[in-house]
Amino acid sequence: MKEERYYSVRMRAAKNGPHEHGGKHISGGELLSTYSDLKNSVNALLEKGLHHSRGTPDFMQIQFESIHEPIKRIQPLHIDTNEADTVEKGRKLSRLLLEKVGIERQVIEKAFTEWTKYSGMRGAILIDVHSGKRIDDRQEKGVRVSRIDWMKTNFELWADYFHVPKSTRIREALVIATKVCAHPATIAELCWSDDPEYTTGYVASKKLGYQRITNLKEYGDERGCRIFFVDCRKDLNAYIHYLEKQPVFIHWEVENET
Ligand code: WAQ
Ligand code: MG
Ligand code: MG
Ligand code: MG
Repeated sequence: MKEERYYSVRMRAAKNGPHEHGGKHISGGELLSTYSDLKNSVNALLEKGLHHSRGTPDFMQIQFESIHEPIKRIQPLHIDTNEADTVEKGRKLSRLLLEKVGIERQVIEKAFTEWTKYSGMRGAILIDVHSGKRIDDRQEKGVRVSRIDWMKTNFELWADYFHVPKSTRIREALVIATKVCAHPATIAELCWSDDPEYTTGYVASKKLGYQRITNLKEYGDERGCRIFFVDCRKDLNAYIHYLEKQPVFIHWEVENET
């Protein structure tokens, strides 16, 4: 039987004009949809961008395109939640986890001094694990991981099993982290939200899994962070192509849990 055709649907919203004219990034979103579900999918992204704690957008773009590549199915990363009662302790733990996957201390410190430079972006920045330098060429845009989704029904089974809140935010973050960490060039990801009210972030890697850390930034802070630490000096273009273009469905099977 032929697999059903899927569409990649993407949204970006900004305030004070579009991103490319210096507007403030408000919200972005991406998902995979069937043709018959496109109306709901576009609506879900519209809704996401319209009501946002970073502000009311005056620019939004939603687009869809059909996907021709076969969709990869990946099992979600293992999840753990680490409680930190202060941001200082949260950040300290995140540094420790990054060290644990083999990233040199000076590279980690460089990322922690420079992250504010990139905090208004709608995508992620790529940092070379050897030099600590930013290596993507996407300037103020960053690299946006796209063509990703996790069916809500399957996510909710997973969330019940692991006693995790059934939140869209967690679903979206795990989808990104799982796709990113499935690539062999990814050493780790460090992330916290740019939404002022959301202070939980994470460090993820194939080995560590998805390590949530409560308190990675102060409440009210609109500066988000998404850094991929990578080891791919040779094939950067192929890596970015994977992040943006490889279609991925996260799918959880209970039998794979041991
Ligand atoms: N690809 C690359 N970068 C992205 C993407 C994407 N698809 N989506 C967001 N970003 C970047 C962008 O620079 C945002 O400003 C920043 O990440 C934060 O995005 O409790 O909500 O969607 O387990 O605000 C993590 C913890 C929450 C969830 C992260 O990020 C949990 C979050 P946000
Ligand atoms: Mg967003
Ligand atoms: Mg998001
Ligand atoms: Mg956000």
